[in-house]
Amino acid sequence: MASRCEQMKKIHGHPCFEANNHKTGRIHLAVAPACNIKCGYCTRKHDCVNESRPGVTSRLLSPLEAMDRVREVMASPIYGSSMRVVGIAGPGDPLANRQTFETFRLVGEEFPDLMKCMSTNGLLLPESLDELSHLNLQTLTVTINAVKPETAARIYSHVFYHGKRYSGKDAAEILLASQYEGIQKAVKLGMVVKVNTVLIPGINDAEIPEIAEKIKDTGVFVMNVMPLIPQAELAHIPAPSAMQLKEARDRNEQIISQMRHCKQCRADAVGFL
Ligand code: CLF
Ligand code: SF4
Repeated sequence: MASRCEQMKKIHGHPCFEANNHKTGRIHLAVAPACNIKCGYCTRKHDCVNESRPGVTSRLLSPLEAMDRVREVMASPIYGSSMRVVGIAGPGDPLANRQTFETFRLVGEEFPDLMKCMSTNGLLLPESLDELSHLNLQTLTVTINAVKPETAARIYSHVFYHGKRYSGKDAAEILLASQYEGIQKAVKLGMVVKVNTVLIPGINDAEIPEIAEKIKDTGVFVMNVMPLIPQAELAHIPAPSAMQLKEARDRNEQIISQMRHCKQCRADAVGFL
């Protein structure tokens, strides 16, 4: 496992992994429409809420259109010289879409100096990591909302896994096993990993420190606790207050570094944080 110091060198210039970095930017490529799970707080009318602001729908791009977008941004006087990261974060789950891999391949060929970053629900992570590592994915985010399958079963209604639909505790067990196995393997492969956790009052708030402990043991670099936006099946749960969110992050900070500057970007965001 890379030391903290080595990890910090790897993420130098990454605006999400470095706190207080407002000088270097990231571009998101919205090439991944399909999703393979159902989070209770997702309507699927919008971008993946695991790492974006609900209520926005990004314009979908093909891998070739995405490359045109990267060229345009890299040539722009505002962003060009400050752009460091190309991220794929939806609008569905990047790993449920072959376009993600093709896009990273094309980016790597033409812009080898751009850092490649991805955000996923983790279901297909263990089986995708060798390919992602080969494509030189350097930073990875996985959204993990539980430790116990009983808790996860209250958050996710179903998963589609290897051609079969699972629901309830079966779905939860498959998803959690993939997520924790995936982050462990990603760290071993040298990727710098962030975990996003959606704070869902009354469902996973008490379990968040356990998630923090568990991911710390696997070598995750930083954790990003995000507030629930009540909608879909979880529309009846009140959003956490700013104080609840701060308390959760402060408590976790004793266990693992906390990100506090997330902008809950769109799947087609571009620019600085
Ligand atoms: Fe994008 Fe995510 Fe990579 Fe950043 S966003 S895939 S790690 S390059 Fe950043 Fe945006 Fe927050 Fe994400 S501010 S939503 S944490
Ligand atoms: Fe929605 Fe993202 Fe969850 Fe898929 S992973 S159901 S797109 S929030």
